[in-house]
Order: sequence, then C-alpha cells, then structure tokens
Amino acid sequence: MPDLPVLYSFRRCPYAMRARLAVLASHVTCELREIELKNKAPEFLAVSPSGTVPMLLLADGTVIDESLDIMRWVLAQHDPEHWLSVDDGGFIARNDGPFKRSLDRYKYPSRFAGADAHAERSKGLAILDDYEQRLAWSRYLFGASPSLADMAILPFVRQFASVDPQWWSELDRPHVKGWLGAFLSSGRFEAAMGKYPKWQAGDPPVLFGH
Ligand SMILES: N[C@@H](CCC(=O)N[C@@H](CS)C(=O)NCC(=O)O)C(=O)O
Repeated sequence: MPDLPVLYSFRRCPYAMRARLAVLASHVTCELREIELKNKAPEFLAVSPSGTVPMLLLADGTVIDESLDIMRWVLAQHDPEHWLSVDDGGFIARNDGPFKRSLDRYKYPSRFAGADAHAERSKGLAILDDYEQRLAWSRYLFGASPSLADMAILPFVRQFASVDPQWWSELDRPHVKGWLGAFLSSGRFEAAMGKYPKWQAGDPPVLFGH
C-alpha cells in the first residue's frame, strides 16, 4: 500500500470538519488520526507548525496546516462534485473573519473582555441574512449543488445555530435553516462525523475518504 496522506483531525472542530468533508468529496483516501486538543500527540506537535487541527501530512513530508488549503489540495487531486468550479467571491473570508469573530463572542462572551453576546449574534445574523437572500433563489450559495464555500461555511453556521437552540428554532430564516438542515441530515455530514478513538503512535491505520 502506498503511503497515504495523514489527516490529523478533531471531531468537533469546524475547521477539521470542513477538511473531512472535502476529503470525502474528493475520495482521496487518507489515514485519519484523531487528536485530543487538551493532550496533543507528541508526534503531531513535532511536525505541526501551528499545533492546530486539521493538518495534512503528505507522503513526501509536506505539511498542509490550514483547513482551506487541505480542502483545495484534496479537491485538486479529484473533484467529482465540482466544488472548485466557482469563485467563492470572498464568502469564506467573511466567514473565517467577521462571522467567526462574532460567533466566538456570542458563544463565549466571558472569554472576551467587553463582549456583548446579543450584539455579536446580530452581527452574525446580518451575514446569514445575506445567505438567506441568495438561498431564496438557489439551493446552495452558488447554484443547485454545493461548492467549496457552502462546505467551508456550514460547520460554522451549525455552531451558530446551536448556541441558543430555542432562539434559532423561532428564527424566521427559512432558506438558511433549510440549507443547514439539509446539510445536517445528509449522508456526507454523517460520514464526516464518525467517531474514532484518540490516535496513538503504533495504532493500526484508520482509512478515511475512500
Ligand atoms: N486557520 C486554521 C484554524 C484551525 C484551528 O484553530 N483549530 C482549532 C480547533 S477548532 C485548534 O486546533 N486549536 C488549537 C488548540 O485548541 O489547542 C485552519 O483553518 O485550519
């Protein structure tokens, strides 16, 4: 068996989630190693420049340390669903910047001095309102099928929705809710959220993405 790319991952991390979604869509088989964030494997720390998951280690020793770069790398090998066929128009940057910033302050206001959870929720919702308008016209952000942007963004919208499920359930945003609901009930999401024991050196490889 040729050396497979090794994906260091953490199940609940939205960045790792988007990387796993892209691996599944690309059918590039990887060896998945579940990392415990509170007790990271020394072999992971020895090669990871940032100490963050996800990280993809290629057979030639190349390290890909950013989730978006991992998505783009696996999809560059094979992109049968054409996730790379549209320009995301800055949507991912807005998600990873202002939306993530508001999400963190909405979810964990006590961790940020002076954070106003309600104000941050409103800022996040303003971004979702932009998606709401688009999704009134198409099932996904850029048309009838998912693109890189949908799959890079949805794990963060999932977190936003789960901060206050009661508020979310009463929210009148049918298109965003339908978009998120379809994602959460998809076989792809289920496959991306499989549970694996914490990896330790010497464990038999866990194949993922085939
Ligand atoms: N920009 C990075 C961010 C990744 C990131 O922040 N991952 C978090 C988990 S969700 C992490 O590993 N944090 C390090 C830690 O908690 O020690 C990416 O897109 O891959």
